This record gives sequence, structure tokens and C-alpha cells, in this order.
Amino acid sequence: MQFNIDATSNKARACTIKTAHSTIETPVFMPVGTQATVKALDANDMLSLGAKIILGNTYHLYLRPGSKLIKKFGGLHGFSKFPNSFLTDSGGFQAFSLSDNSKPDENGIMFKSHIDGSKHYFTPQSVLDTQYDLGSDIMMILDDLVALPNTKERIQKSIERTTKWAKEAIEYHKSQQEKGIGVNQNIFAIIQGGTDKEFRKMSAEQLCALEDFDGFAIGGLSVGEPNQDMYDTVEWTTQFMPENKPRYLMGVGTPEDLIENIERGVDMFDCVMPTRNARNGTLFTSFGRVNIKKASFKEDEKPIDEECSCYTCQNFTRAYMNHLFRAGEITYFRLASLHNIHYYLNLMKQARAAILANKWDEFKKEFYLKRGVN
Ligand code: PRF
Ligand code: ZN
Repeated sequence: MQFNIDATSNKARACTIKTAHSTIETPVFMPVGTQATVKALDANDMLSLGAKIILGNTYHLYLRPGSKLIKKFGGLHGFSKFPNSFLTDSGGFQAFSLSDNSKPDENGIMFKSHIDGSKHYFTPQSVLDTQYDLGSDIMMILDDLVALPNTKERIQKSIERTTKWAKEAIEYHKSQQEKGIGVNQNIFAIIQGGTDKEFRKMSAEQLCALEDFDGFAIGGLSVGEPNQDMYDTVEWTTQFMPENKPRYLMGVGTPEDLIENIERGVDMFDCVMPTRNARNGTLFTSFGRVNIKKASFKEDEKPIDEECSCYTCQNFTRAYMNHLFRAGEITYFRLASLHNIHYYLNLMKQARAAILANKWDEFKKEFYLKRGVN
């Protein structure tokens, strides 16, 4: 991948990432398309929204429909018809959070399928094989996650394992690329270490010393710790990460989380929040969140957000959205998802413009001011 830093504003960065399938301007939010679709939307919707990259999940696609089937259809791009980039998570986190009883050992993770209870084993190499079949532009390594809070011993073990697996993954990836497999695919390592400074430093230094990785992620956060702990851990960790490679904060977060972490030097984000919240009635606007099922919207002729240029806001009223939600209509999920993703992508666009114009502080102040936080 090509990576360029276009501008900085203190620690905040505006970069350009070029993969085989798209040019991605950062800061970037990657909508979550676990099952090779962003829920309620399709490839054309994602193109109209201007999404340059979406996220897919190795764990789900490996279990169903299987990566060999997706490979037959030309990988994720051919299968879903989304022509821009895909990043795929490795399955480590999903095995840990979705499966009944996942058991990591020195060589991989044993887990039971959440679909039919069948047993499977992921290794650093096997999750890459699956991601070669998927043809994602950015592949994540297998990492060892721990629930927080946890003992020092267990967190140390998780770092050691994640480093061991990262070394195995990068060696395997290089050997596969020499055979012509995955030549257009990039690979990111994942820093772990809970909220412990020493562990985060160790994990970051060990992984970032592996120079063949194309980028680095910060994992293991936004798992229930206080927001400020997440921000502090990110701020601490980014100083050990290289400047000349993308930095990705996994599974984060709210609009506020994105702003705070862009300010601390993060380039890439993903989260189910815009799509999941859309489906449960929470819509994001420039003046904060609204709950569309509120009775006060019943006869409201305004769009969800008067400042929003999305398809939903250009065409429909709060009253209509309120009605569709209450009636449980499928159309509601689509219109609400379009709006919320537009909100997230537009927030990133504005953040980038502010960094390029060297107006980050003004931008951040206005962001909070509009939401009534000073
Ligand atoms: N590891 C992986 N995927 C993830 C995470 C992680 O730590 C997180 C943490 N918030 C989200 N998704 N592999
Ligand atoms: Zn809108």
C-alpha cells in the first residue's frame, strides 16, 4: 500500500492510503459489514455514501458461507460487488466475544461456532489463508484478547502470544507472497496490553519492530473501561508507533471517541455504532443524538438533521421516520442506516478538512459547542 501524510495539526493526521482497490483519505471511519454487507444496505448504497473502505469479519465469513465459496465469486469484491477496499478482522476478537467457550493456547484459538456449536481452531496462518480467499485489502493478524480487568500474568501472556503470533503471521505472509499469494494484500499487527502502560509499551515496541507490517492497530480497548482510560492508553501507545504507517483503533466508537482519538494520532476507526444505533432508533446529528421514536417527532416536518445532506434528510421527515420505526418497517432500517453512516463519514471529512486547514482546535470546539458541551 502507499501511505502519505498530507498534513498534521499537533498529533492529528490527515493521510492518504492507496490500496489495490481504492484511495482512502484519513481520518477514516470504516462502516462494519460483518457478513459482506453493511446491514440494511448494499454495495451501491456504500458507493453513494462515498465509502472508500468497509470492514468484513473473517470469523463470520469463515463459518458461513465459507471462504472457498467467496473465493469462487472473486473474493469479497466480486461477491458483494463493492469495488472499493475491504479490511477484514482476523477472528480473534469474535472468537473471544461470540463463541461459547473460546480457549486460546500457544498456537491458536479453539472455539465453538455461535451458529451450530461446531468446534474450530484458528491459527495465525489459518486466519491469513481465509483472508487470502476473501481477498481483503487489509488483513488483521490473529491476536490474543483478554477480558478486562484481568491479572498481570494473563495480560502479559496475551502480549507474549500476540507477538509470537505476529511473528508467525508476517513470516507466513512473506512466504505466501513469494508464491504469488496475497501479493496485493496488506497486513496489520494488533497491539494489546489492556490499560497498563508498561504492557502497552512492550507490546507496541515488540510489534512495531516487525517492519514488514503495513500498519498497526490498537486493540483491546473500548471493552468497558472508562473513556478517559481509553484516551490515555491511546495517547500513550501512539508514541511507540511509527509515523510512516497507518494507525487503526479497533472497534471505536462514538463521534466523541473519534474526535478525541484523531487528536491523539489515530487514522482509522471502525464500529457497529452508526448501524446498530440506527436500527434501535438512535440517530446522530450535528447537535447530538436523537431518539426517533419520541412522541414529539410524530408530526415533525423537519428532516432528522437540517444540516445533513444525506439521501434520507433530503427526502423524508422526522414524522415519517418516527412512523416507520414504530411500524417496524424494513425501510426504516435502510433510511436510518444511510443517515447514520453519512453522519460518520461526513464527520471524518470535516475532521480531515480541519487538519488540512490547520484549524483543528476551532473544529473541535465547534463540535462540542453544538452538542451543548463546553
Ligand atoms: N482485536 C481484534 N478485533 C477487534 C478488537 C481487538 O482487540 C477490538 C477491541 N475493541 C475490536 N475488534 N482482532
Ligand atoms: Zn441525514
